[in-house]
Amino acid sequence: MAKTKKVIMLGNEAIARGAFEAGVKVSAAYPGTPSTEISEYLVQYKDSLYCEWSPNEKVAAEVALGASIAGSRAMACMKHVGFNVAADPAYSISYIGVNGGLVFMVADDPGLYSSQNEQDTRMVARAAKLPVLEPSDSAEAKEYTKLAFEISEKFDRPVVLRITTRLAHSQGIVELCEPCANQDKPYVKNIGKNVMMPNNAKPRHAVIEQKNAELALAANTMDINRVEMADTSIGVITSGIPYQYVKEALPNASVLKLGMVNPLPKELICDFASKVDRLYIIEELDPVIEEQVKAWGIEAVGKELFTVLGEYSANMIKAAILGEKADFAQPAQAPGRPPILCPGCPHRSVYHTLKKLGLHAAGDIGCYTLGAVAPLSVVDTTVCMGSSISSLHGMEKAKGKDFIKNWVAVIGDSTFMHTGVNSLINMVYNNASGTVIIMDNSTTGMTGHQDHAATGKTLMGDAAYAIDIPTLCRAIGVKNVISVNAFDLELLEKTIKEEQQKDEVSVIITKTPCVLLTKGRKPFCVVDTEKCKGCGLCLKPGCPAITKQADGKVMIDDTMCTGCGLCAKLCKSGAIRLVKEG
Ligand SMILES: Cc1ncc(C[n+]2csc(CCOP(=O)(O)OP(=O)(O)O)c2C)c(N)n1
Ligand code: SF4
Ligand code: SF4
Repeated sequence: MAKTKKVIMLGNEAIARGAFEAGVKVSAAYPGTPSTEISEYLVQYKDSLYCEWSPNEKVAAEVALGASIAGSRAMACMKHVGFNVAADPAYSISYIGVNGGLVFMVADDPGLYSSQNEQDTRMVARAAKLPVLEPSDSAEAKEYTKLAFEISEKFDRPVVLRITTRLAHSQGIVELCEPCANQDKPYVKNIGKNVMMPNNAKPRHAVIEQKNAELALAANTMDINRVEMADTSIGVITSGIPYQYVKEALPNASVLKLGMVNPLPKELICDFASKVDRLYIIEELDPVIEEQVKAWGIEAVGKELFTVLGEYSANMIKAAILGEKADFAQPAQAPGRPPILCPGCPHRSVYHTLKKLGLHAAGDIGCYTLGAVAPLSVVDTTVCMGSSISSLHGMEKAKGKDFIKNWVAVIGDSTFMHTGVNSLINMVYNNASGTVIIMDNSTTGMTGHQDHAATGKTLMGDAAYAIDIPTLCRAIGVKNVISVNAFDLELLEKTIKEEQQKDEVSVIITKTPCVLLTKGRKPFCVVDTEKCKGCGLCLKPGCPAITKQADGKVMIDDTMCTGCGLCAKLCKSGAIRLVKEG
């Protein structure tokens, strides 16, 4: 295959390129940091492939499976917690295997830069008996993506390509290749393989055990499992991004770099271990490699020395193994700043009202999770996508209707389309009485403004039917469905109070676009210092554009202010006015 040119690419960009070069026909995804950009980069190849935002990761995995069964190369992209949502199909897809190559691209988040937990996808993949490849830089990200499809087809296994935040968002040099020729295969009807009922699944289980054993054997001679023999007093088994840290911290050590972390190349590992004096296993998060190596009776040091928490670094490895203090300057540290809603965010107005009414919110995942943070402090619970509505329902069933008169569930539009709608169906079906607020800002805000099934646009940029959320709620049986502008404070307060009194499910939709979707110079507010009495009412919702001055009066930073008018509505002295239309 003719090499063309070298370019600098982010890890996520390189994976998109790898998928293109591998001849992927279909990619389905649900956004989630740090995996989101893979799909956004894939769009540039839309003349050669189809890519979509699916409403959730389970759907994405099933779309990819359908494409694979039909005979095309396909992938599903998601973050680690999304792989839990996709776990139900993934476990059985593992039994089915593939026709066209099938890859689950899963991005983990050690260090919790943007996630609700720090789980290790390698554990989930092992439990589902799925092979896992783990690249260490952008160049490998592209090459391993292509290799994942080859392994998938050769061994009839769906393959997990596991990356972490550090790789997803780091740049490296990548050599571009021509896309391979059409990889499509014909569809072959095969009930024994594709219909997972007990009589078929039983023999398939035996087949996948056999295929994985063959893969484990082949892993011993795969180029991506590479021994770099040097000083044999220290040997390190590592993979992924920690490989980079090991090379920097221990340049003279012997290293076994694993490109495939499930199944492991036992013979290669045993041989490497026998040639070094002291063996370390360095892997972020869980001791996935370590536990298997130790189970083979090999002596090694791993989590006795290294934490299962967060990201590693070269300094940390140096300190742990050589007892050396960091020998180079620490990068300048930005002061710790608590996360906050943007100035002008419509969620702030809703939370201000809930706080005023003394209500608790069962929360969900999105920008609006920040309603848990002071000074708003309204959100009491946050678990996983869709859980707000179902946990409010559980509270009612545990403590009765009166208990949840002080509660609402809050959920974003994207999260509602993801899994929230199931929970709302459950509330209606099981005669609940709670109030659900869908904070519809017409986008998937938290992950960088992706479209979804209710926005009217696809990932490929085509116009689409925008599912009408109020109509959807009515269709599943919610009788009380009210739409309110998030900044209409009076109507919002009145509506919440009224709906809270009802003994049946109510849905209030606060439909106001995310302020970052507004283009051009925004209007802004100013304070008339003559009129400002320094009462601080306007400060209550915690907008970062307003600050209190030494004289007790407030000031608005017009470079931050978006002119949402929330503070002006709260000021009883009429001291805040909108001065400029955008
Ligand atoms: C299962 C799962 N998939 C993806 C994510 C990443 N994620 C966090 S919040 C969110 C959606 C936020 O959109 P929305 O509900 O519309 O709220 P907004 O951020 O716009 O306020 C996503 C996709 C996740 N946390 N869990
Ligand atoms: S991105 Fe949009 S929804 Fe998220 S905090 Fe900012 S304004 Fe609010
Ligand atoms: S109008 Fe007031 S609340 Fe809205 S962004 Fe400007 S300062 Fe903040």
